[in-house]
Amino acid sequence: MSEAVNTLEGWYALHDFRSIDWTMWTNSSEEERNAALDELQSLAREWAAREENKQGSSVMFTVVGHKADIAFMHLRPTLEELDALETAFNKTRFAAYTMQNYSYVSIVELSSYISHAENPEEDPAIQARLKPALPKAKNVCFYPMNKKREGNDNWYMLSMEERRGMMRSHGMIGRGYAGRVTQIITGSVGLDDWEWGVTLFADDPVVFKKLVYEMRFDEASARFGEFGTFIVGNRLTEERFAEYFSV
Ligand code: 76R
Repeated sequence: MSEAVNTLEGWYALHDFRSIDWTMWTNSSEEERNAALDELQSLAREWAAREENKQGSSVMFTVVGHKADIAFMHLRPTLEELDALETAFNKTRFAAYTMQNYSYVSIVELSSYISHAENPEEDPAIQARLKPALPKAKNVCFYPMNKKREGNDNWYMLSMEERRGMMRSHGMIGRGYAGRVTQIITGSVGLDDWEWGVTLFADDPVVFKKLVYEMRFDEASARFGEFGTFIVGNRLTEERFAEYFSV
């Protein structure tokens, strides 16, 4: 049996993708729409307060294309808190205008292929990566992925040394994008349908294309990467909020 890599787990993650029933929205009264938006904004203020207190992090973004209209990425210390948050959202008047098209449950993960933390509990840099404040970048890209388990291309039957070599090469490509993109890798084995969720944040969406494309030529992705659906969007900032929902 090959040696499993050690992983560190941080906050739980929920990616929540919603479509909006715009017909129902535009047909409802201004009073009703304002009441719905007030509830959404008061939840958003609650989420921001959690983030201030280092008890989680949330971002809201609008999605381009048919896969959703708006999406949330939430991080919380426990799965129970994520469940409570999702349920609280579902009970708002605003949620009545939405359909949950897709969601993804995972947990922030750091592997030890490249660097080992001696004492992760006491290491502030590691803790900051396990319990991150989500970047406030303009654009977000999410997709789930697996490492292949097929014939000779079985990631899980490679030796630790082979996997470490490939992850090193993977990390080197990633590092070339330092300052332009932030990746958050969330592990989802045993939690959702794929093995990882990849969430990328950038201020220029073409960087998503360039990074993912370059990685396709690297063995870890070229030979072993299997990808689910890609979802891309724009962060829904305070400034965009009124305009986005205006009728
Ligand atoms: O310790 C580190 O975080 C640095 C090394 C590193 C690891 C261990 C790293 C760096 N990644 C790691 C693990 Mn990554 N990553 C992806 C994708 O589209 C594709 O082809 C793959 C999707 C992208 C775009 C990306 C970006 N990474 C992982 C894992 C877990 C693998 C395992 O355990 O088997 C996955 C699934 C994965 C996938 N990676 C980086 C990036 C970027 C931009 C970096 C550099 C980060 C930095 O140095 O700041």
